[in-house]
Amino acid sequence: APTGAGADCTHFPANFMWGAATSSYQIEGAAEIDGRKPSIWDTFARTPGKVHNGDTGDVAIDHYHRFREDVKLMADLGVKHYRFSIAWPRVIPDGRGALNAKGVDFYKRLLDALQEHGIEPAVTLYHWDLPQTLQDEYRGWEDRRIVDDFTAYAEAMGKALGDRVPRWFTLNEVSTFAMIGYGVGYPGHHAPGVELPDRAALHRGIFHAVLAHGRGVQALRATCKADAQIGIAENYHAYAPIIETEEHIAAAHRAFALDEANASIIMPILTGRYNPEWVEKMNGAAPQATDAELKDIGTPIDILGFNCYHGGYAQAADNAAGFDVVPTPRAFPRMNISWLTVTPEAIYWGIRQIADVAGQPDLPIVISENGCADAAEANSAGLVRDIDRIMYLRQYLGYVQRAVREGYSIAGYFPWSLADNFEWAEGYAKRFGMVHVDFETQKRTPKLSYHWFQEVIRQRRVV
Ligand code: GBH
Repeated sequence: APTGAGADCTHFPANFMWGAATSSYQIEGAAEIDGRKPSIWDTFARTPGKVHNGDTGDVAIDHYHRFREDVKLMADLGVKHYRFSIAWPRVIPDGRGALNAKGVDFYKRLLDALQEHGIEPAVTLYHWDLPQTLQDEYRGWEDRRIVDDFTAYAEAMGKALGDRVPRWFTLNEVSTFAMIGYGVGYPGHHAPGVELPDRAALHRGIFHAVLAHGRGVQALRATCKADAQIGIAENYHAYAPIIETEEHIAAAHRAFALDEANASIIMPILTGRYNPEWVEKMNGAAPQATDAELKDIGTPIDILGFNCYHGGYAQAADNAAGFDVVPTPRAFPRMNISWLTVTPEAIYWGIRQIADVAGQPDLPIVISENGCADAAEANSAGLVRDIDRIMYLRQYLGYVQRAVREGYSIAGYFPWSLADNFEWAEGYAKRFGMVHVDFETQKRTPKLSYHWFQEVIRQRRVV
């Protein structure tokens, strides 16, 4: 096992990567500064009725101007890794064509600050802020032209920053930006908020995304340091067996393989093919790909980012599929956001399903996101005592540790998020940060979970 070495039953290995994660539109602000043009999220958020309370990322947590303070917070936290994303419309304002030097300079300043504190960057190229120009010109991910434009963007970033960035993720959560950004028969409730006619249209868009990913990997490979680790960050859907027996484990593995998001995104990326059983089940809606396209989609990656928040429970069943996904009971534990059930086993089974179902037992996985919205109040001294977040992270991290102990190829853990930020359609109403942000004054105050995570890192165990 690549990272298990040095781990004992209670401690994480010394080379385990501890990090923090953010994304551009959720933190940067400075929406109209230094030549940045709008993304689909600017347009969406400025459209009345789309985002809670009419909130936008115009200012967000003003990270564009306060990044030094944020890097300092990370250094004090003790993380040696930081996952952030580049805003495509900041560096190539129209999505294709000339680089905006001022936009690129911002990321160089950020890389400098990280380097000063010994923090390694892990850069995501696309965390949902598509240049609006590409949406206007050809409807973004719906059109095949996005593949070439994304590849050119990846190449440009590889050339501009490739000598300084050891880890790259092409796309963040294809399943989310495709399945929530677009709706089949209703408008999606993330940008661009488009209503698609049918599932075939959805799968065409997803196909463009996975092909763009594969070509993007090749473009980065050609322009970055030889030992750069390149991959994707995906919230593929993990399934835990209801009871750990052979038959329920097999059921969970089948649920994983046939899940619509997994079968159309992570499985073709890791195996270079679509599962024929799934294609048949989709009844004409699955994408058609040539052998050459499949080869590009399956371009080998060096690292897999697993964004894990929750998962499903599967049970062996006497039906055609051979399994049932068990519905979540009404009073199942949830965090302070409606979709987030507390299912910590998912993080372990998600790691294991990459090894056992996707057939990639040696692919280094990092948990590129894991976190929750809290409902904690500050005490009289101003400390947000988010023991709800600590409870949640502690449980998930315990299951990560189980995967380490059993020798799975799990190399790092990046909680979402460093600081409270713009939570997409929920605006600023939902707080995912280990650092509290006062959105009026921009004052940052570490929460109790920040101090907890500091201690996890220091002791290399779940504390
Ligand atoms: C991640 O997505 C994102 O990468 C990150 O930017 C975000 O801030 C973080 O999680 C917290 O949400 O529309 O109510 O039907 C997490 C995966 C998948 C969770 C879509 C919310 C929408 C449920 N997301 N899901 S809903």
